[in-house]
Amino acid sequence: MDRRDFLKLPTLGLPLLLAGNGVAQTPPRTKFKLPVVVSTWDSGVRANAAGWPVLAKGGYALDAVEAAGLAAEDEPSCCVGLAAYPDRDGKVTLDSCIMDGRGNCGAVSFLDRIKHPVSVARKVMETTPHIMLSGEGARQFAMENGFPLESTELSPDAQKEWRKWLEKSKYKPAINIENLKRGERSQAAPYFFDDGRPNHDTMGTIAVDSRSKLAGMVTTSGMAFKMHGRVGDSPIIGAGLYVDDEVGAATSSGVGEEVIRICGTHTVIEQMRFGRSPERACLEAVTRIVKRDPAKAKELQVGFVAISRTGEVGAYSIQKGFTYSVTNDEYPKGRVFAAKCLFETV
Ligand code: SD4
Repeated sequence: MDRRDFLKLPTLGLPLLLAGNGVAQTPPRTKFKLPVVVSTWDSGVRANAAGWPVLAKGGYALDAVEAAGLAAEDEPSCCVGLAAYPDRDGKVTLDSCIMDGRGNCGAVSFLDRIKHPVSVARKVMETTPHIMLSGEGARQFAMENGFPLESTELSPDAQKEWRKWLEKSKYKPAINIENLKRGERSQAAPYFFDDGRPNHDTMGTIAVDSRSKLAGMVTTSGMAFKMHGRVGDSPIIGAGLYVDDEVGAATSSGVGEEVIRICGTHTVIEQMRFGRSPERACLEAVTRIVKRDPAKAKELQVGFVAISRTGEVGAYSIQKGFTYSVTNDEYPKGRVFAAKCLFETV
């Protein structure tokens, strides 16, 4: 298949509606008491559960989001960590970034065989003059910093799904894969693995601590069955994540190429800087994606979620089904909210 044909492939399987994982989803609510941690998708409840104790004890937003990332990377899933689905060559490569509200940031991309890319990203931020390390160099840096080198073996689920994928070898990112109900499966990933463990997608987490300081992180294996070497929006500051203590923080999920094109989360934060609410700012970002290519946008999902420095949360997605999880004093066990979307029915 030549490049043009590859790029012409439709970007999505069947979009699916609201989650079936038993977590209540409620319409958007805007203002939350600080400190607060917010993650993408309903599986964000579990990431938040790792970050919330840090905030509840008066800890830093940066530590909270890293803890959330570590939890997501520890959980077997289709789309985060070494147990995730591989690229089309059968290799798992990971992308991650972390940022605080003062412009400190670090990232790793195309990183293999390292279990905790979010912590490597933090090390890049704190100990190097650089922002992003990639591929072999990122792996070497991680090992020099004591991160063990893990096996290249695929997890049994990833192995199974990759083999199945190889039968057709079609690159078709699935919309809202974490919103599939039990028993349903998309082309890319089931919502639950055969043994009942929940699956989840890319994790983006943003938080405001009790000092009103902000931070965020994203961790992912990127789009399943991507080309080897492909890097999405997730490790790119201003695309998958942007944080500014003066304004707020934003993160994204979905087809990363579309987010990179519009510098998605930077767009969201700049809209908020000039007075728009988080929800309105996220709407602006998804609208830019749709305007550029409305036909293509019908076939893909991108969602943004943002928080202001005062705890106002908002989100918007292209397709129905994007959700986000909020955990704070009012919702110590976490609460899932359904984002508004541009296209009601898909
Ligand atoms: C990427 N944005 O690699 C990620 C994938 C993702 O929900 O978020 N999927 O493009």
